[in-house]
Amino acid sequence: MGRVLAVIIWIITLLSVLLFVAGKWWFPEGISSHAPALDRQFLITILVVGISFTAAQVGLGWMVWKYRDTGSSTDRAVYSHGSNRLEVLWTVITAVVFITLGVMGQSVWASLRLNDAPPGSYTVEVVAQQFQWNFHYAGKDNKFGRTDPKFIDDGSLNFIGLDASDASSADDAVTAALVIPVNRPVELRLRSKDVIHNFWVPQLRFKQDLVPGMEIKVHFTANKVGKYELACAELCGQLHFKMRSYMLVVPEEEIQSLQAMPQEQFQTRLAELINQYQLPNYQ
Ligand SMILES: [Cu+2]
Repeated sequence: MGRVLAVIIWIITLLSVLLFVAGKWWFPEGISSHAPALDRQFLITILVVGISFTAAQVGLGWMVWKYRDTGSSTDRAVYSHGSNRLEVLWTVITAVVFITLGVMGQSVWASLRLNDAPPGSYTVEVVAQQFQWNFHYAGKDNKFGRTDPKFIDDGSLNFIGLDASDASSADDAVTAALVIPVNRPVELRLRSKDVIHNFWVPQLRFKQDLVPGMEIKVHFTANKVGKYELACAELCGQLHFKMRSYMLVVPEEEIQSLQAMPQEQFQTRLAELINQYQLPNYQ
C-alpha cells in the first residue's frame, strides 16, 4: 500500500507540473510597457516555487516508499524532538529565497505606484461604487471640475458629486467605461465611494485596490490599441459579479477628439468605439 501511495503522490506532482509546463493556460498577451518585466519576474518566481514544490513532493513520496509497512518489521516507532539545526537551516533558506524574490519584484511594482506619473500623462479619475465604475475626464480645459460628496446624487446620474457651479466642470465627462491613449503614460486617481474595490485589467498586468477615504495614484503606459475587459477583483457585495466594464486603448487623435466633445457626444462616441473594437481572442 505504501508503494501505491508513493506512486500516487508522484503522479499528482507530475500532473501539476505538466499543467504549467504545457503552457496552455497562461496569461493573455501583455499590453503595457511594464508587462515584459512583470512576466519575467513571474516566471522566475514560478520556476523557484515549482522546483521547491517538485523536490518536496518527490521527497515525500520517497519517504512513504522507504518507510512503508513491509509487514516483517517488529521495530517500534521512535519519538524525536526534532533538530534545531535543521529548523534554523530551512527557515533561513526559505526566508532568503522569499526576500530575494520580493526585492527583485518590488522595483516594477514600486515604479508604477511610488513615483510621480511622467509629465504629459493622460489623467483619469476613477470612482468605484457598488456596483459600477465611474471614469471622470477633464475635458477641453484639462482641468477636473471640483467634486464634493454632498453633490453625489445617483438619481440624477451625478455619481461622483461633480459641482455644477465650478466652471471647470462644465466640459468634464463621466463615463462607465475607461478610454485611454496608446503609447502615452496614463495616470489613474483611484477612489471608492463605499467599500474596497479593485481595478484589474489582466492584459495590462495591473491590479490595484480602491480604498474608501484614499486617493491612490498609479500610472502605466498601454502599448496596444484594443478593447479589454476591466473587472472589479475585490468581492465588494452581492452584485460584485456585475461590476465589469471595458478599457479601450485608442490612438492619441481619438483621445484628442473625445476630449473636445461635450459629455453626451463623448458617451455616444465611446459606445461606438466599444462596439467597433473586438475583445482579444483568449485561445
Ligand atoms: Cu467592486
